[in-house]
Amino acid sequence: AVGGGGWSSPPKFEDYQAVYNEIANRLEENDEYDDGSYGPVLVRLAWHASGTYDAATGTGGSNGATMRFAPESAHGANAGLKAARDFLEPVKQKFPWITYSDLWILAGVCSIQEMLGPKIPFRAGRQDKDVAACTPDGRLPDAAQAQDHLRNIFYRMGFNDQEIVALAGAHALGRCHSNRSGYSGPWTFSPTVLTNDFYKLLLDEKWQYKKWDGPKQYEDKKTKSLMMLPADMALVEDKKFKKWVKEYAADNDLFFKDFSAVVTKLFELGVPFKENTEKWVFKPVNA
Ligand code: DDH
Repeated sequence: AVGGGGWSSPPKFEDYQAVYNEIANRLEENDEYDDGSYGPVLVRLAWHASGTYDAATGTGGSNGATMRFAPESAHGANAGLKAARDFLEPVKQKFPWITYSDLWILAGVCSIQEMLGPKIPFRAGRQDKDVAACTPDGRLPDAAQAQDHLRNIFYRMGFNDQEIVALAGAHALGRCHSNRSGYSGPWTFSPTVLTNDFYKLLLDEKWQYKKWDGPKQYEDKKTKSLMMLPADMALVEDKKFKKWVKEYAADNDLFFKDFSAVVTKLFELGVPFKENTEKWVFKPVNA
């Protein structure tokens, strides 16, 4: 995109693919970080940037990257996401033409694909906003709550029950950190590979309260090494949600298809793309 001394042309697919490759090649640069990949925390950054969207007012969403600023960065739900923003800062320095808002979403897309998930089509065009566009606290879900709360939060963004369950499959990735959310542990045995294991484990394992000083969470009876949040458990306590948990547990292809569609929708909430903006599918590095 950049010619000597200025912009030779607007950035193209190849320019964004170069950003994708840079992120992909760095995901596992630090063995000491969690399970060896920054992928999960980058997915969480993209989700928390997007999940502030309010359909009624058109505020929030990934267009703006307002989590760069306090108060939004200091909202309880965003604890720990500095690790993801800091990881991406050198990428922004190397490719200064990309907006933070596009970069954070591109990093989420890249991480899902590199962790062997489905292709997530990407459209560029998000613009960064200033601190005045920060959303009020309380727009992201509270892990201590159950189905009524989940519906309030996700219906506000414009999602239905099936989409709520499809999105939750992201918890196959990553883990909870006692110094971030207060919760602890991973949901699956392969937290750096996207699978439908979240649903399978939710249905197949026996879950009991974890006995500890921390917030109320569940552990699997067999190994006591996996966890579920109260908000995860609500997906099998509610009949309408459970129907979809069963569908996705039984069919990874269906999960991947629906996950790709719903994540694409999530990442584009409230983004005013220019007409005819192309949908790009990036080529994985870790194929
Ligand atoms: Fe989540 N999530 N999430 N989540 N999430 C946490 C971690 C991760 C909830 C609570 C938590 C989604 C939905 C919900 C990821 C992706 C997605 C943690 C632990 C809590 C708590 C944070 C920490 O301690 O580091 C709740 C509640 C909901 C809900 O009610 C639906 C969705 C929709 C996604 C998505 O990406 C589409 C990922 C990935 C992680 C792991 C992060 C990491 O650092 O590892």
